[in-house]
Amino acid sequence: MNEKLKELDRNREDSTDQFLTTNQGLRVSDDQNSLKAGSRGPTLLEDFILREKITHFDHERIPERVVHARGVAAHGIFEAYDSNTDLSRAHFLQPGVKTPVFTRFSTVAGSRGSTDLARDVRGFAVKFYTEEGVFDLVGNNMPVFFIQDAIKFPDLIHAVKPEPNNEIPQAASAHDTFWDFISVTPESMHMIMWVMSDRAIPRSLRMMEGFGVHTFRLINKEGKARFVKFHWKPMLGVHSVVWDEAQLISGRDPDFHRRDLWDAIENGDFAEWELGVQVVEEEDEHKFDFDLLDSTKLIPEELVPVVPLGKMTLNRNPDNYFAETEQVAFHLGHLVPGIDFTNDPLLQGRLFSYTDTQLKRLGGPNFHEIPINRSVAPVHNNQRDGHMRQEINKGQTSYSPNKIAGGCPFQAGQDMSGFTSYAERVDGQKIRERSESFVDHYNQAKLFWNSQSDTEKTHIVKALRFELGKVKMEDIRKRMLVQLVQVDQTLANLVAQGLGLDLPSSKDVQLNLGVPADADPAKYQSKPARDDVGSSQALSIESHPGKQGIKTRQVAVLAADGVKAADLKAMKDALTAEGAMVKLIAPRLGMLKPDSGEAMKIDGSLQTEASVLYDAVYVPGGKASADALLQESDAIRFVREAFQHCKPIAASGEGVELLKTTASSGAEKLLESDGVVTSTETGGSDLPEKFIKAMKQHRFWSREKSLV
Ligand code: HDD
Repeated sequence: MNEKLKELDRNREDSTDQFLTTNQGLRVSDDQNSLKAGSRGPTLLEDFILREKITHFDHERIPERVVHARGVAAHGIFEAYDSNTDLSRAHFLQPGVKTPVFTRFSTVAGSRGSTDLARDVRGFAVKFYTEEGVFDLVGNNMPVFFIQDAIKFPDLIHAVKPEPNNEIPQAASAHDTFWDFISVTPESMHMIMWVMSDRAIPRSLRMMEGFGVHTFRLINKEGKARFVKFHWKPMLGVHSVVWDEAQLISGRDPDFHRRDLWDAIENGDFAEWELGVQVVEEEDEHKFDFDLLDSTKLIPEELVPVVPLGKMTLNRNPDNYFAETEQVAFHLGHLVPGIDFTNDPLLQGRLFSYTDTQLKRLGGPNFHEIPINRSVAPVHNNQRDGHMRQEINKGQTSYSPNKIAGGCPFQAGQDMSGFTSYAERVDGQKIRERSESFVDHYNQAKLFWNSQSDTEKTHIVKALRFELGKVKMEDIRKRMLVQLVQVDQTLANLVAQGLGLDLPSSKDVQLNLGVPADADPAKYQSKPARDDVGSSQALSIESHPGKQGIKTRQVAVLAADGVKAADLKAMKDALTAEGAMVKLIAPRLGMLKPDSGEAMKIDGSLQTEASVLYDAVYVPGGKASADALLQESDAIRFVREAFQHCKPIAASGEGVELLKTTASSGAEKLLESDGVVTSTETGGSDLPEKFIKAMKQHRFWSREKSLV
């Protein structure tokens, strides 16, 4: 058990074998009937037990987060690697140091009760409980952001949230106000490419990257500072679902990601990421064709590789959602010696927003005393009082300097882990202006587009057709086409075709409405993307390393009574050996009678399950089983959907008949499709091996119509 978990024990409550009491510890003999004047008479005001219970209930809710309201979190540990000691003096980055963490993932736009599978950015916030105090790395699963300056954040969020007159739509960017804002905010185009890509619909929170987004500084023991960008790389690789699937999952299981993380941890399949940094020497600050302080830009990994610093393992689910996941309070300003900020104007504004929002959300200045937020490093200062103060500060003084308390608490020098801000030289006029080095909005959007495979490009085009198709005002669609033309002609063309619109003829259109009243608009107008921006492999999911394994992948086995036990066993054994999770799904719940051997427990019925909740499907042999499934439209839909979503499918013996029935354009064509593996023989068959090989590929995009 790590330090933080031990410390949390102070606040854990367990009612096992205990009496029911009031909040004052009074044992209650009847918690089900209120105190009345006669058994049919009015309830008495005197009933303090009723009043306490109802009052507490009435006050149970706190404001949800204004953004990132829907989230899920887990405890874990971060272990620093033995390398790179020279980069930062932060204690938690020193070789072999293990630090407790609490990590919260989230969607951005939706309310607390919205679906996990919204097309959206995912928050990736990690709280490190270090020996030198709390360090929060509050990032996203995309390395860039929509806007360059924090002052625009309320506008961005107002545009994407449900529209204010009717509060529609929930957890969706596919509506007029969002695209209206984007169509006149060209700096968002790079981020738009990411949000329209499959990165916005992850298969699992365990299978997505994380990024600190801004450029930060690491400072070593000698005081040498370097610029860095933080990266989290998932050990399971990066995987996504397809958009049709995402929409279906939102109905079948809106808690899909939350459940996936919870179940994996409960099963002992701990989620792991490697933390790395791209390092830029101070003297190289201006050697790029973009500004390191601009959060709409990334540093291509071909230019600056990611250096690994350590590994995070999430290995324990919270005990209580509200106490931990809801009350955890992240803030970029939770910093430790050895790490510091840059002047990125998005970062600088965030430094104000996070504490401010916790004051509202958690109700006062003592939110750092809530158990999940408490530092494991001791806290001593002269801050006092406030709502719900927990700490009982001893002594006569609460100010400094003082003599009465011998000057305590003392200030700490750098040699005692005292924090000092990096002494960056700053010199400038006080001015509300965007640096000219920020005025390039399309080159990296094009870099992203160029880096995608044809399948990934097709998905981006389809996403834009969907999103803009939901927009009602045609002039917004047209303005978006003008934006897309600045990025790439083919992309814009394909989107225009889907919208039934003509492509705008000129690239030279003034599009940026975010220009100050007295400024020269030309100074704020980005040029269209250059033709020679090239590509970067790291930006494509398909070329991402780590695709090999099928560990924790969910496989549905469709069967009914009479299923061939030998088929099922061979497949299950092979898949389980590779770490996949096999679920037996039948027309009904209970026990399944195979053609031989013992009855088997059914994990789910065709009514409770759906193909979108699984990564792959297998239909074993056995005539009675296959005949029974052929009578079930849900079984046919199960396989058909898995095929449409390009998933691996296997069948053996009579199970192949079910596959044939699901074919929309010829049974033979279906059986020959990539990722469909079948076998007529039982025992000694190499079907499990072939199926595992197919599953390692994740999806078979040749089944999908390419638009590019
Ligand atoms: Fe933010 C929450 C990530 C820009 C203001 N943000 C929040 C969370 C994440 C991020 C992961 C959820 C933390 C949790 O799980 O509790 N935010 C980002 C990233 C950004 C970003 C990666 C850009 C690089 N955010 C941003 C700006 C502002 C905010 C520019 C305001 C000026 N963010 C907030 C907030 C939230 C928040 C209002 C809502 C709940 C909270 O802070 O605790 O303060």
